Amino acid sequence: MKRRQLLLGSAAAVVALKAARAQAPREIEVTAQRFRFTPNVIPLKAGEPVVLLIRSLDFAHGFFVPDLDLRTDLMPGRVIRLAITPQAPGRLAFLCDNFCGDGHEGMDGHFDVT
Ligand SMILES: [Cu+2]
Repeated sequence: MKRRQLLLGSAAAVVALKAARAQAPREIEVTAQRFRFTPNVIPLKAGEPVVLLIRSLDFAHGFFVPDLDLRTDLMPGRVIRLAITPQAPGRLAFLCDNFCGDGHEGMDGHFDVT
């Protein structure tokens, strides 16, 4: 009897773990490198929470999303986790806002929210 309860308990734990995984936000890896973000077009769904895992491969870049009033520094060797949930379809620009050399002005991209 005791063993059966244990088994039932672990089955419930597995179900709980699966539910937690199903609810965990989708993670999207982004890299920054003179003078581009990869990917530089990121499709998102309105209302879907995602976590960006952003890393710089070479320099202290910035990551700025003006429409969401969101920014972070990107330092080589560190991974920045940035949670976002776009609220409406449209195009959300992002750009490097830390001068990183000739070509910095074109270091940008956008979220394509549908
Ligand atoms: Cu830059």
